Amino acid sequence: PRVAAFAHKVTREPWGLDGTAKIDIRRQKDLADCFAGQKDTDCPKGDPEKEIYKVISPAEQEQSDLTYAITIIQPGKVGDEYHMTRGHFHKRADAGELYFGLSGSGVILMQDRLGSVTKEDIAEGAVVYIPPGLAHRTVNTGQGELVFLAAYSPQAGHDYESIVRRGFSKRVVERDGRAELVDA
Ligand code: M6P
Ligand code: ZN
Repeated sequence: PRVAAFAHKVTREPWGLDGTAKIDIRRQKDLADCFAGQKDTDCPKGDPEKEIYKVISPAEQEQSDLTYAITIIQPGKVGDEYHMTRGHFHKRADAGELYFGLSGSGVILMQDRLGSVTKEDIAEGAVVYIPPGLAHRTVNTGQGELVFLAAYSPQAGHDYESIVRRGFSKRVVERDGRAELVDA
């Protein structure tokens, strides 16, 4: 075969990968253009250093046609908006993605190029398919960490620019103690 087989082990408490892994931490300051309310109610002064989520991926993956990443979103909000990933389209219009929920609960927002949004629930045990052509953002609406494994092609590519330009047209916010989808 052109590429070697690999087999890794996902570890818990804390969530991680055995062997060599790459860890990317996204803090509130890295997502300054994402959250509507930049005033943080969890932390009165607002903490730009607060970790919102991290992505753990195997160190070497570029050669394979499939790879994966584990995303861990901390519970909490920025203003009334639940912690979420930045979100992206794939650069390749024919590349979808498969999410497997490992722990916690939340929602995946999917948005087409015209700004129309649909959502799917994600929780431990859920399998969610994200079709090609839809931007995806994951939101932690639960009390604990939301952890999921994403399987995708390393050739898919991340298009963040389109999201920076127009954002998602829906937000997930807390209203009367419950998660609600509202117009952005
Ligand atoms: C999932 C996958 C990754 C992605 C990560 C965080 O693990 O979709 O490709 O990088 O979530 O999402 P984002 O890149 O939008 O911050
Ligand atoms: Zn993706």
